[in-house]
Amino acid sequence: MAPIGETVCTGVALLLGCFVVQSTGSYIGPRQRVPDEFVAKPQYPTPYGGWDPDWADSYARAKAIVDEMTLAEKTNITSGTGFFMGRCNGNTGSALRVGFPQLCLGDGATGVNQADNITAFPPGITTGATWDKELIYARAVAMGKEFRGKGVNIWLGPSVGPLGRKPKGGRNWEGFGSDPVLQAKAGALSIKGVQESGVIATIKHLIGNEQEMFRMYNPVQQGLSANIDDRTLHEIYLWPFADGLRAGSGAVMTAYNAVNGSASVQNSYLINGILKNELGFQGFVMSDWFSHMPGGSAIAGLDLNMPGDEQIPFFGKSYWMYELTRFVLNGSVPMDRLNDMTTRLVATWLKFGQDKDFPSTNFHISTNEAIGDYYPAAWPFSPSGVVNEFVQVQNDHDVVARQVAQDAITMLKNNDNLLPLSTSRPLKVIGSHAQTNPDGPNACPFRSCNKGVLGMGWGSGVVDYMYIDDPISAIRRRADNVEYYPTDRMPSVPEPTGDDVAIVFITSDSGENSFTVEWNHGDRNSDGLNAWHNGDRLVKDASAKYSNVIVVVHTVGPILVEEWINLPSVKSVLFAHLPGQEAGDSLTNVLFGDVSPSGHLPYSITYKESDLPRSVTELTGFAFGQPQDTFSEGLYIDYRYLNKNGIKPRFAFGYGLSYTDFTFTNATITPVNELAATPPPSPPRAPVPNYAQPIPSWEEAVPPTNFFKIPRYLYSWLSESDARRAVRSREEGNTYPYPEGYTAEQPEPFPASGPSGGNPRLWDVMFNVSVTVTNAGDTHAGKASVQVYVQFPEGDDVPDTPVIQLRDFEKTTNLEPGERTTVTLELTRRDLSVWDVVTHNWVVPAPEGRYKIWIGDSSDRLFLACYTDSGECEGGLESPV
Ligand SMILES: *[C@@H]1O[C@H](CO)[C@@H](O)[C@H](O)[C@H]1NC(C)=O
Ligand SMILES: *[C@@H]1O[C@H](CO)[C@@H](O)[C@H](O)[C@H]1NC(C)=O
Ligand SMILES: *[C@@H]1O[C@H](CO)[C@@H](O)[C@H](O)[C@H]1NC(C)=O
Ligand SMILES: *[C@@H]1O[C@H](CO)[C@@H](O)[C@H](O)[C@H]1NC(C)=O
Ligand SMILES: *[C@@H]1O[C@H](CO)[C@@H](O)[C@H](O)[C@H]1NC(C)=O
Ligand SMILES: CC(=O)N[C@H]1CO[C@H](CO)[C@@H](O)[C@@H]1O
Repeated sequence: MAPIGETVCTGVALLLGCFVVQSTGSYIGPRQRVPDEFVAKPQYPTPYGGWDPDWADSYARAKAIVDEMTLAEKTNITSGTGFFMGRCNGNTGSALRVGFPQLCLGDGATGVNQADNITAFPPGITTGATWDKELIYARAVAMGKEFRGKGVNIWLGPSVGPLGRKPKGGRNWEGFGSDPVLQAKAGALSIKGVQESGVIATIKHLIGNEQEMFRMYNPVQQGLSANIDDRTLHEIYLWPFADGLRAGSGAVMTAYNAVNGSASVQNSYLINGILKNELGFQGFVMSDWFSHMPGGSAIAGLDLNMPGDEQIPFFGKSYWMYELTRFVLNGSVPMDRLNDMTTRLVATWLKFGQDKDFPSTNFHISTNEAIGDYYPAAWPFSPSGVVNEFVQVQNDHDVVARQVAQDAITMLKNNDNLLPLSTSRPLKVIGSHAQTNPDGPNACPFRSCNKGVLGMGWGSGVVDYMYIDDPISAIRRRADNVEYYPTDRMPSVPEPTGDDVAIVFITSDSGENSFTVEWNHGDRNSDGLNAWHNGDRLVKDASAKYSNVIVVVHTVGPILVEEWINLPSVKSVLFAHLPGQEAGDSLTNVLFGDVSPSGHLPYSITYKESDLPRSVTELTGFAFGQPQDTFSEGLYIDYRYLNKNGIKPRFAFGYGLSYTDFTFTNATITPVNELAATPPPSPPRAPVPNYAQPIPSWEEAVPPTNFFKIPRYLYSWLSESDARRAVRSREEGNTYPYPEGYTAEQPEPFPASGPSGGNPRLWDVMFNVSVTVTNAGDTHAGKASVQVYVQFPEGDDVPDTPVIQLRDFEKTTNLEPGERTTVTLELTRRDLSVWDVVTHNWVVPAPEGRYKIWIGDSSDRLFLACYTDSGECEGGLESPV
């Protein structure tokens, strides 16, 4: 979500300006031209929900409830009641007469947003850097318990889009890394873990929101258009959504931007076509905050309007609620669509068991006081009372939060084995970012400053810290001789002895476009890929003084390290990503050798920015009309681009060192299922409920007499005269100007269609690959990362495909010196397929061909390979890239 008004409205004064524009101005001009080859095809109508046999029971029960609802009850629960019109980031209306309560929707990427007594978990990018499925899942289980404990029905996460296409993109840190498979597996495990508590997950943002600036439609400008071809969409950006739906995500959130020129919130091809037909989505689709627009969203497949308001909140105006009631009464939105959207919502609520014993919301996003306004946006007319009950949900979740922060720490360099340190070593800690923000850890709203420890980026994905275990406190707890210089300019220091070690802390921050931090409008447009606050200078100055320097980097994504990486004094480099609240011990456990570092990079670090193509390094800028962000690099982002063009990175995707060495031996490959060119058909569909119904009488659309309305609160009722007028309009034969291509006839399934994620046969395991990992060192225990990449066969039938692509990964347990373990990884049908743009299906381009399955611990350290045709494996190879 986005706190109100952006790009053109950054300050309070500007915000007022926006309101004026909004109240007088018209909205979106005619659709701008997108490049000729990109087309937003009309796709109507919305496929009904309920045909996944796993959902049939919930749908049947939901249908019985929806059948009891009046028109105004249906349009009440499919929309929010307004921003700050309730306790949560979003609050739906209710239909209490039939037992359906208001639902609470809550951000975000690091835990329960704007709440108390919660854990500040490490965000997605840190979680991705662990490459540890069990840990990813364990974090999600803990997060799910916190959302449930606070009474949040719907978690607004995980974020797998942005995927990390643009290194400077502002919200990449909320997701898991610049690769579809890393995002997919981490996203799916996060959904599974959170949903186990009965909390509904929301996979987001669909799709193509790869930068912050100009992402959003506002009264004076259109949001940018992400122009994505069909194959790239499927093989890169949609891939994690498919896995997320297969894992059972109950909700999906659309993105702010347009795709192929059509706004995501009402892009019928995306929602009706890709999401609800091809990916067989059974849950509900919501708009992102303030991205809704008047017109065709209902027939384009949107099910829930969040947070209810028009693009500018607080005026008591909505595009749905009473307006959707009008749309239905005047015959524009068909009853079967309204019944489908309502049933999707109720069915999801039932499927997650939220009809039984779900805790009621016990905190309020607007205040930390016990007493406050229930509906702050109704000020000064809001009733007030107890809004915060201070329910403690942290339990022992600091343990998993610390484990994630620790196991994400990625060692990129360690000359002379400077690390691990002995606790008696004289340490000079330099940099303001080793300490808690002296103004307090939550001094800046939505963490919209880079001061003190950088535990998370900024924007709606953050939480308030209950505490931060900061690095300097943790270092002081462990080491005997520590001098701290809380400054980002090299201080004057006593003449170093040869034994002295300098630990230099540097950062790079980014966040959501709703805030500008040191001229960075969300994306890293101003500081670029260099460390903030003259971090490069600080490292160089420290290196000139000390001969043993350790650089600790807290960062949202890749930074350029060339100014100092090869300096002889810079002996060790640790990327600690964004650690959340547990920044201290997680780091000292690595610094002092309690554990070996075991994180690996979830993106590549290039020598220079221009090693990647301009389409990903440049941020799409201002344009009159609609800014165009054309994904011209296609499949070739991050390592896929570097490998194709023979460009060596400074540190490759997947790279990370340990205090010990691992050997990978005895690879095997086992065929599990037979590979054919096309997948077997999807299983038969369950029959869907009958959603048809005559348009109800206007009497179902008007409030009971003497109902007391909260000012500016969004209700689904029309006045009697409006309701009668809407009916009259229909009876006079006025019709809605349906978009070209509109039809009421339910569509045939798309070729790749299947329930909840697409054809389930795409996930059939084709091959198992296993490898023996040995801790070959004799001093330190450690965890190894095992990564499997596929190289497609050569041949005329095989379209141009990246040299290698990640397909699966595992982390070993902590192996003692000499200890070994065997790890098994899986390759599915989809892993060996490409998206065929002619048949609109996944095809295995060469079923008999020689797929080379590479095994290693980094995308550029792959020394074993197995062959699908011969079933043989060999070691001692040269890495393919
Ligand atoms: C965007 O346009 C391309 C080229 O016509 C097409 O292949 C793709 O399916 C379109 N995507 C969407 C979401 O409309
Ligand atoms: C809509 O929801 C609000 C908030 O729960 C409630 O006050 C109102 O009565 C509901 N309207 C209908 C038609 O049930
Ligand atoms: C029906 O109501 C909607 C919402 O107010 C309006 O946009 C549309 O023009 C109306 N259509 C007819 C035929 O009255
Ligand atoms: C690898 O396999 C060979 C033959 O089966 C066996 O002798 C050897 O011990 C294995 N090595 C490891 C490290 O597992
Ligand atoms: C493939 O590996 C999985 C574990 O990842 C295992 O459950 C399954 O039995 C294996 N199948 C074969 C045929 O080896
Ligand atoms: C146990 C605990 O952390 N309780 C805190 C809950 O939140 C309130 C208000 O912020 C604090 O005062 C409590 O200490």
